[in-house]
Amino acid sequence: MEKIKDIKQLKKKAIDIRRDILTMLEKAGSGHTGGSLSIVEILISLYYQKMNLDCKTFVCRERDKFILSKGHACPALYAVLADLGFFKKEELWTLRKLGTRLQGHPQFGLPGLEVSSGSLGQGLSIAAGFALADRMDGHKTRVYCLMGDGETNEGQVWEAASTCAHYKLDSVCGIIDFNKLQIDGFCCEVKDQGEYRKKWDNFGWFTQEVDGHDLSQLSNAFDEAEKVKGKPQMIIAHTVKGKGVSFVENKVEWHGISPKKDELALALQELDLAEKAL
Ligand SMILES: Cc1ncc(C[n+]2csc(CCOP(=O)(O)OP(=O)(O)O)c2C)c(N)n1
Ligand SMILES: [Mg+2]
Repeated sequence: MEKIKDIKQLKKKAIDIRRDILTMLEKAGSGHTGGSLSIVEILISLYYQKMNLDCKTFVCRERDKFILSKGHACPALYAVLADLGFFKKEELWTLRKLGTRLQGHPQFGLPGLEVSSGSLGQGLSIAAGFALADRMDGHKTRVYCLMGDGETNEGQVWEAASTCAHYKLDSVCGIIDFNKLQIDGFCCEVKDQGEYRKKWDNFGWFTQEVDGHDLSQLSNAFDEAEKVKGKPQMIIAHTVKGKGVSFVENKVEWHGISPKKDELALALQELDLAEKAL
């Protein structure tokens, strides 16, 4: 697949993906709005700029891999996969309906999806496994794993962090959607994680911090990460939960609900204005 270099085109893509996320969620009548909107630029940077992965070559294992460890944010991933042609866009409107391939949490079997996820804390362990397997097979691939900041309260994340460092898995690149909120409040109030960047450094990772909505910063960070030898890399991406819709941004109550019809209309108006301002 041709990668997109033009930042304006990528920003337009981010607006279109946000439109799809909100429309999907409104039709479903339930789902996770805030955490889907916060990861849009991270997905755009990976899928349209960085990863060696597309719908034609997906069946081949010698390619990059992406794990959405914070599985509840799958509407964002579904919108990207549909846009890339893994399945028809109309299927997006079946989100969370009985029998759909687009479950409320990702279920293995959907084209373009690497693994099932949703039980938080497991993605980085899977990434370690993929990276070890690809190393044994002599494949020069990268494995990307996107986690939530609240998710990293899970002990399994740190077990996997040690594993990746111990085996010098330099093909593993983690990304934290650092939106400072989780299911029922601010991460620092639910369970403070202290000096977060230092923790990753001390676990033996090459760590960077970026604005997770800035496509240039994300792209540079992914390029820098790829140059690192002998260490896994972590990108702490500072984001805004609910990014792009004023009345959703930074609102904990928008964690696990979907927009109503009138809210969708307002949100789409805001996105139209954002597009005009590009
Ligand atoms: C093992 C496990 N425990 C609890 C949950 C319920 N849960 C779903 S989302 C969420 C909050 C996650 O916070 P964060 O990782 O910051 O993601 P964000 O809400 O910012 O998208 C929780 C606790 C879960 N899905 N899995
Ligand atoms: Mg969070």
